Amino acid sequence: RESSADKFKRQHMDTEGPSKSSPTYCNQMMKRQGMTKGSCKPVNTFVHEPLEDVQAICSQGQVTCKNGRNNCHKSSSTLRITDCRLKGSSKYPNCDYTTTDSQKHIIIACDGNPYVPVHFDASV
Ligand code: PAX
Repeated sequence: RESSADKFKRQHMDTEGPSKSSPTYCNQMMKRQGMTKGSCKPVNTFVHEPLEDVQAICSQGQVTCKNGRNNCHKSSSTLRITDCRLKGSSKYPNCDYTTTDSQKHIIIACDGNPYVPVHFDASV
């Protein structure tokens, strides 16, 4: 079964991907990365930076997660990201997303030993 660390990489890492996305980036990537099976995942962020840089966030500033746990970390630098948001008019199985590029700090939850990214909490 897929580990939480591998699930994070599948859902949130696009190292090779563009720093500037095409308007159809999210429709393609959400499908390709398995987030439109059974239902359309409502919100998902892809990070366009090296995996090592994202893993390093687990040793950067600790912050409280949205769920109240204390295993969240905020990146000290801004990262190139793309937010995918399901359109209100989208009807499963035709998952239709808006694609929005930005450069922001990200907050991720880390877990396990080794202590690695497992959940995307927010961008700020
Ligand atoms: P997840 O299911 O929330 O977390 P996601 O991050 O891809 O998936 P498994 O065993 O896989 O079920 N974990 C934690 N989750 C939350 N908070 C803490 N502190 C924590 N520590 C460990 C993946 C796994 O991480 C574990 C959790 O138990 C899971 O274990 O966002 C919903 C989804 O939308 C994404 C992020 C979430 O998907 P929500 O409800 O938290 O706002 N998302 C959201 C995003 O990609 N970009 C965004 O800007 C926002 C707002």
